[in-house]
Amino acid sequence: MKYVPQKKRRLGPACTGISTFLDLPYAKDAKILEEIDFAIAGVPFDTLVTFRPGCRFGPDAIRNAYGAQLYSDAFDLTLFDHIQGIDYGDIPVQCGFPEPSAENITNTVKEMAGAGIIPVLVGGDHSIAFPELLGYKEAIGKVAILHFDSHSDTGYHEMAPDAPRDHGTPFKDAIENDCILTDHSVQIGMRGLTGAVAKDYSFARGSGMTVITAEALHKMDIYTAAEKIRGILGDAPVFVSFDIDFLDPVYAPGTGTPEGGGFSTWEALELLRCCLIGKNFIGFDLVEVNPQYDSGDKTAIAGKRLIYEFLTLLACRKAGITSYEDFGI
Ligand SMILES: [Mn+2]
Repeated sequence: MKYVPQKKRRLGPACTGISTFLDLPYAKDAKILEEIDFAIAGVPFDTLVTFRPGCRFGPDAIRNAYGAQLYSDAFDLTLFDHIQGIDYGDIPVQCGFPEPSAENITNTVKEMAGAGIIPVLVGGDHSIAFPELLGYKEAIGKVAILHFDSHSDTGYHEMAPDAPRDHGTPFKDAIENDCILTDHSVQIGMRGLTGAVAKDYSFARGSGMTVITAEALHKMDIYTAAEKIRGILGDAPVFVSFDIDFLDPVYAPGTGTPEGGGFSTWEALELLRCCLIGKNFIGFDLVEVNPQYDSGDKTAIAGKRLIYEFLTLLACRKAGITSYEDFGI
C-alpha cells in the first residue's frame, strides 16, 4: 500500500514535518488517480459567505488539526489496510473570483469522479457544492444528495429574490441546473433563523427533496431518522455534503453562520455510519470550518473526525463490510 498516511506521524503527534491531510502523500499527477480510492483537495475560497468570512483558512486548519483515527472502533477496521488516497493539494481558486474558481472546482471533481475515485473536498464556503455537483453531473450524471446543515441552502433572498448565487444557494442552483436526483435526496438539521428560511424549505420540498429539520430530528431520534433516510436514498449515487454548522456551536463555534439547537459530534458520526453503510456514496465535502472563530481547534478537530468517518465507510466498502451491527443494519 503506497498511498497511505506516512510513517513519520505514527511515531508521534502531528506537529512535525509539512502537513498534508491525514499525512497522506501529496500528489497531483492524474496517472495516480488510477491507483487510489480517494483524493482529498482543499478549496480555500470564502468570497460567497453572507456573514463571517474566514473559511478560506479551513483546509489548512484541518490539515494541521490534531487527530488520526486510523482504526475504527465501530467497525473494527484499520482504514488504510483497505484504501489508498492522496492529498491533492488545493484546487486553484481565488477569493474575489467566484466563476473561474468554480470552473476549476467542477473540472477537478469531473476528473476525479471520471477516474472512478471518490473526491473529498474541504472548504471553503458552501457555494462550492454547486460547481461540485456540476462536475458530478458531467462525469457520472445526476446524483442524490445527503446534506447535513443548519440551513437548507436553497436560498431565497427576500431583499433580492433574483440575487446571484452565494453560500446559501448551492442546492437551489444545482436543482435549477438539473444536477440532483431530488426524489432520493435528503437535507437534515435545518434550523436557520433568518426570515427567508420558510421559503427555502418550500423550494426544497417543492423540488422533491426531503427536509428533516433539527426540531424533527431531535424528536424522532437519530436511528429513526437514519432508517427513513436509507429508504429515500435507495440505490442512488449519493453526494454527501456536510456543513460543519450542522453541529451545535458548542461543538463547532468556528463557522460563519452558527445556529444554536444543533447536534453533537457523536450524533453526526453515528448518523453518517447509519445512513451510509452499504450505500452507493460517490463523493463528500466538509465545508464552512472557519478557524478565526474557533476555540481550542475544536471545530477543525470535529471536521477532521467527520472526514475520517467518511473514509471509514469507504474502507468498509472495500473490505466488504455492508452492515453496522451496533445499529442492526
Ligand atoms: Mn451550508
